[in-house]
Amino acid sequence: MIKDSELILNPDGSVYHINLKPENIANDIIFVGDQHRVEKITQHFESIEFTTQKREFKTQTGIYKGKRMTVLSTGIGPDNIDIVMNELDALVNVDLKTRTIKPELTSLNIVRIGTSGSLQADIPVDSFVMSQYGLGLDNMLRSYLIDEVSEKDMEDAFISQTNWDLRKGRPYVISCSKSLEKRIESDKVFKGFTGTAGGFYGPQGRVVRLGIQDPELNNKMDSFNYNGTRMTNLEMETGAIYGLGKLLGHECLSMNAIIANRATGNFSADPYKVVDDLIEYTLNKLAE
Ligand code: R1P
Repeated sequence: MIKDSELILNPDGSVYHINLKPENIANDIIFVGDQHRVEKITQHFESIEFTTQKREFKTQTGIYKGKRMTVLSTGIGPDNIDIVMNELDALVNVDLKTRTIKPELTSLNIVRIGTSGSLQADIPVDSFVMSQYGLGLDNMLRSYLIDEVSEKDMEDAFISQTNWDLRKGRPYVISCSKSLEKRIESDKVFKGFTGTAGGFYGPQGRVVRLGIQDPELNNKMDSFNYNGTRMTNLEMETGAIYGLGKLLGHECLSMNAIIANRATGNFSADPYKVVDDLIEYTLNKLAE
């Protein structure tokens, strides 16, 4: 039996942070970072059956083109992903009344629609990147037993090519869901290797007032190459979603709207449009 302190429920029986009960979620789930992006997605729905919000975790469930879907905002960063993935999994795979793991496990489809910065001059602002791999630079996943799911050869190549200082922790590499990749890919989408940082400024090489441990890191990431796979973009959730998804048995894919290009210094003239375009693209692919 899972103790009350280990899986906390609210007085109404919902899970503690995301404030949801099992009947509130669909099997197809879209993650966004920004809580205001939830309605940008559900405005396309035929109907909405459920809405809730606690802190940055806003959820709506409804029907798009006849298909039940849930949209949930995770807020920013891998620490929030730890909360959202564990609590979502508990909704489908733990009997919340007996507080025991169900004998038959359910696999969710989870697609993130996020914003991101490109690391390559030829992946311009306003383009879409599908993350074939997530590279976690944040350490959150290292609290779990990840040897079975991580791509050690890629990790070693990244560590040696970037001369990564292991005092910052060992980066982890996790692949996306192949079934979702096939459902959502097209020639409109770049495929890539997405870095997930544990912060926005120093951890992504931005210098405002503080010196950083490796000012050359972004240049080294730009030129990273593993058997032809380049690093395409940086954001703050994908590696953590892929890692916990693989460990818990869920299918996960991350779609990135490129709003900045760190190689050229460009920022999108209309970042909301590329996000709206990626929302429409992804929703239509999921509904096919
Ligand atoms: C940083 O500004 C935030 O934007 C990106 C990063 O991953 C981070 O969460 O994604 P979202 O727009 O989905 O939040």
